[in-house]
Amino acid sequence: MNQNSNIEFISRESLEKLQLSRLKETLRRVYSFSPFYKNLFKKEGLTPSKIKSLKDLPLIPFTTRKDLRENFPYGLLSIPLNDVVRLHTSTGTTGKPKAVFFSRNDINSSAELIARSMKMTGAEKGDVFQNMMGYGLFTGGLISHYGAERLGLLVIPAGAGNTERQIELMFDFKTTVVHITPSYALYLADVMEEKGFNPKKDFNLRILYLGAEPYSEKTREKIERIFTVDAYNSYGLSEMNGPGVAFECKYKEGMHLWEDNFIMEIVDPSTGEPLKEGEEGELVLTSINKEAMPIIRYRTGDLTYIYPEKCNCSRVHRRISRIKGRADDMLIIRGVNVFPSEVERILMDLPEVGRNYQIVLDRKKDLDKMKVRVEIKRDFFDGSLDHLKKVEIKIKAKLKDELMVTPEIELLEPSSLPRTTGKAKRIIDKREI
Ligand code: DLL
Repeated sequence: MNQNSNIEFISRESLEKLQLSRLKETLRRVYSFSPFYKNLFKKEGLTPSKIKSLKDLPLIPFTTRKDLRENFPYGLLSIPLNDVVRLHTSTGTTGKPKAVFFSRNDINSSAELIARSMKMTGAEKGDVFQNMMGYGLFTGGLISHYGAERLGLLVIPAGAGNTERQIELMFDFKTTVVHITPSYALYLADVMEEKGFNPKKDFNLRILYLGAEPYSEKTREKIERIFTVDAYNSYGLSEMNGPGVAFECKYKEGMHLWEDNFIMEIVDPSTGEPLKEGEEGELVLTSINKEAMPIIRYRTGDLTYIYPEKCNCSRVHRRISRIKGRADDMLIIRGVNVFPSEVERILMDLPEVGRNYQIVLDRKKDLDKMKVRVEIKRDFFDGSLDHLKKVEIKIKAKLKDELMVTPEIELLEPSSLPRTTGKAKRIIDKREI
């Protein structure tokens, strides 16, 4: 860890120098090994030597999810298959998954990023880390696992699901740190309460890492209150080798994106034009410290912005904001753009609202309709019908005020919506049927 012990605090100039040398090496690698990049460079009349400074990076076209699918499985592989030691795939819901390959050094550098991220939030030797991210092809489990071991935590490879067993493990081994999806954290709290535990008092939890799906600041606050913990935002994607791409520090104001491993750009999602710091757009990432499958200018689909100010922690790596969602998550309801994350933010700010919600889209007489099904806290749900009606009117008015759409509202009892242990499925789209 020595060489990297101050990489978080080096000067901007040294960081950019490192980025440029790693970028050049990465370009040489993909150009000589990967059939996809060899072709792309040829088509554009480019060679790696044309990229002389970081400013030249936009000369290279974007790589998209479609490119990954069309060149599945080996088109972007940049080392001999013999040197690949692991395969992960993305959690794609449509078509072929995206395959991601790791060399031994890639496993080490991903683990290093997780260890660095966890250390930044105060996790240390002596902590008991229960990893509730799914193990298997999903990167969330194994990559976090290796990172936490590297930092010297006691790792419980619990994976996602089997919630009663999770609670038992947390209780018996006095778990202090957990990596989990925010939706599963809320589910976990439900089951704890159902089983007669008090999530605040009966456990030793102090740090939660929440990631792998979009969620609002209000949901973070809610989770912090339920468990009395510090919850930190954890961001990553399979294509960039999984979690550990960006992570919050103790200030919890945006996530430091590890710029010694990735070059970031923010572009207009519809035109691909570059946007300035502070402007919201699509995150584009170039991996500059990967061997097996580096990706150049990858359109992540994730909407965020770069904080123009330096963080109070004085780390040199710039911060990105909480991910608003994916550009293709945006719903258009009667001409109005709506992000599910905004619906969540508004709902979770209302004291009557419980822990789960779902958005159902339908089409009637050519008009798109949105219904929000929302769990209400027990106290409110058991009140009079008159009172429930008032809650419904309040939620509808709040959504209308802030989003300019008037959805139908369905109030539900606590724990009545389907619960998931991984990434939540919030949108039920019936429009195609
Ligand atoms: O979700 C990797 C990961 C595992 C990240 C554990 C964090 C913790 P994929 O399955 O490929 O990989 O999904 C990546 O999930 O492009 C985002 O759209 C979304 N996502 C990941 N982290 C966050 C987050 C893993 N903190 C996709 N906030 C990404 C919002 C997130 N969205």
